[in-house]
Amino acid sequence: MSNRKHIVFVYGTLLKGLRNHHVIEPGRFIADGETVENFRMTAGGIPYVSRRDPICRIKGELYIVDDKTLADLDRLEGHPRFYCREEIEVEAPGGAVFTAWCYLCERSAGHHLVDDGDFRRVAQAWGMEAR
Ligand code: PCA
Repeated sequence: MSNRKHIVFVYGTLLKGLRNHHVIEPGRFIADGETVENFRMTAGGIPYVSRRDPICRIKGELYIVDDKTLADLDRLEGHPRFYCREEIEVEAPGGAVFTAWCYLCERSAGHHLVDDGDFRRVAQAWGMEAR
C-alpha cells in the first residue's frame, strides 16, 4: 500500500477544538492559513465554501495526512458526492504558499453568510466548540 503524504486545508468542523477534528488528528498540523483566492462561505449547522459569488479569503488550518487519513476525510465529507475535494492555494503566516486539498461544496449552502471566512468565530458565537 502506498504511503503518500497529502496537504489538507480545513476551515470548518475539522478545525482544532471543533467536532470532527479527531478525524484529522492523526495528521500533523503545519500552520494556520488563508486561501489565496476569494470564495463564498455560508453556514447552517456546518459551513460550506463555494467558488460561486466569491467575497473573501477563507481562514483555516493546514495539515499533512497519510493515505488512510485522507480516505477517512473523504468518507466523512461525502467526497465527491457532497463536498468535493479540490486543490487550492493557501498562504501561511509569513507568506509561504501551499497547494492543498480542500473540501468545497457547490451542492448546498447555509442560510448565514460568513463574510470574513472565519468559521471558528461563528462556531464560538454559536457555542459549537467541542467540550
Ligand atoms: N468540514 C470540512 C469542510 C466543511 C466541514 O465542516 C472542513 O472542516 O474543512
